[in-house]
Amino acid sequence: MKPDLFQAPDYYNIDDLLSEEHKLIRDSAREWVKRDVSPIIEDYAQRAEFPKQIINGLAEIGAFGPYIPEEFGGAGLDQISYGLIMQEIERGDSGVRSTASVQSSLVMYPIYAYGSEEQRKKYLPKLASGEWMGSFGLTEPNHGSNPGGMETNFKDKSDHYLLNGAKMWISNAPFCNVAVVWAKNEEGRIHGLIVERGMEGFSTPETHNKWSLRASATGELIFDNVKVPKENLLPNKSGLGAPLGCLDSARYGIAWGAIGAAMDCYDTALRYAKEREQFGKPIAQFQLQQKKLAEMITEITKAQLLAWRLGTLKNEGKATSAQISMAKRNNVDMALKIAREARQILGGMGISGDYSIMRHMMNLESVVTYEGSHDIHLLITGLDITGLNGFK
Ligand code: TGC
Ligand code: FAD
Repeated sequence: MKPDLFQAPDYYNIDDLLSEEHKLIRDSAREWVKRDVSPIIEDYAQRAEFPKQIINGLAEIGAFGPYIPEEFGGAGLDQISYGLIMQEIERGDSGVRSTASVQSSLVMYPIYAYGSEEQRKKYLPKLASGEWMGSFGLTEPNHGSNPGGMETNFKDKSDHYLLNGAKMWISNAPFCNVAVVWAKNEEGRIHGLIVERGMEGFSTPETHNKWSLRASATGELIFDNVKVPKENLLPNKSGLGAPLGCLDSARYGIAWGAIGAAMDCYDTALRYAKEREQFGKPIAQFQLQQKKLAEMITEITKAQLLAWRLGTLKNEGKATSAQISMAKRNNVDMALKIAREARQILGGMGISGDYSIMRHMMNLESVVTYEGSHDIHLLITGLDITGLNGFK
């Protein structure tokens, strides 16, 4: 891959809306991505392998539990800082951001928000340092957009729970030490259980043949009569709202992360268009290419403002699930469209691994589907503004 020459676009002086601490956190994540992710990521994506050596670095920049209090090993930061870290990581690769999102918002968050004091003390510091990695099992072979229909279940066997079922499309599954798994009890109520690697009957086969998120490990979680200790049930919240509450936090991070991928595609295309000459002129001088670049920076700027405002609402505890859903949908859609246009600006070079654009584009095809597909998020906004449920 070519050297990382990234220069972040900031057309509306969004930096003026950030505190000195925000900028410091953002810049240290940016430097880390340039130094430790950009030089290796294309190779790992081509080989469809997660670069495990970056786990320590992710922990050091505060990417594991940015907003989890310091007493549990988290970074104790605000929501804008969390967003900025996700933006910078996804500027490098959506798969690396996936690993951080899952660890923070889908594993640490539910243990912090719904777990017992013992669970928080046992798991959170190890997850924050990257000593343990986690995965989040909600999606099943027959239940993706409609997780409420899940079949994974557990029975009360008096001194333990007996867990059966299967989850699929699970990020981090192949190497996770712990999995937060959503399953129904005998009354059909959804609960979260912490399942640890090594429990008999628990396996995590890897999913191969992905054309997207190739630098992220995806797999299944299979439970064949797994005996789960009773103290591993998350005691403080149950029902579908429990996993959906985690998704709110992860979707918020994705709304920021997608901006990073879009910024990288725009920056690469702008530089290339100014350098590449055809018909005796830089292609950046042709109006058709300028239209593409002008629309890209406009959409990135709108997405930055949306994410920043959502972050301030989240800091005040006022952001609604529907507002988060809108930002996830808009910003991922924006990034995917920009990746496709940017690839065209590079002509044939756009498909080469010498540039990051094609990798971003392929990655974003997963991001637009996971954490609620684009259609599901349209329906969430539709329900919010009309009061009428278009899902069922
Ligand atoms: P519905 O009846 O609407 O709601 C059931 C209960 O949940 C509450 N609720 C929420 N609570 C917190 N946050 C939210 N965002 C919530 N949305 C709903 C709701 O109030 C209700 O509570 P209660 O007390 O009345 O029971 O549920 P539904 O079955 O109609 O489904 C609604 C729908 C379709 C929006 C939801 O199921 C959905 O979001 N589906 C998409 C599934 C999804 O996003 N899966 C993601 C899997 S994880 C993943 O993709 C990780 S990728 C990781 C990475 O690599 O980054
Ligand atoms: P389906 O639900 O079958 O949807 C198929 C199509 O139908 C979509 O276009 C959808 O928009 C549309 N559709 C569905 N319902 C409706 C409706 N009511 N109205 C209109 N259209 C509808 N899950 C986890 O639990 N944990 C993870 O870590 C995780 N990581 C993932 C990593 C990757 C790389 C991928 C690809 C997925 C991951 N997922 C994970 C799963 C992801 O959340 C699901 O793929 C997603 O929720 C969609 O579910 P599905 O694939 O079953 O599609």
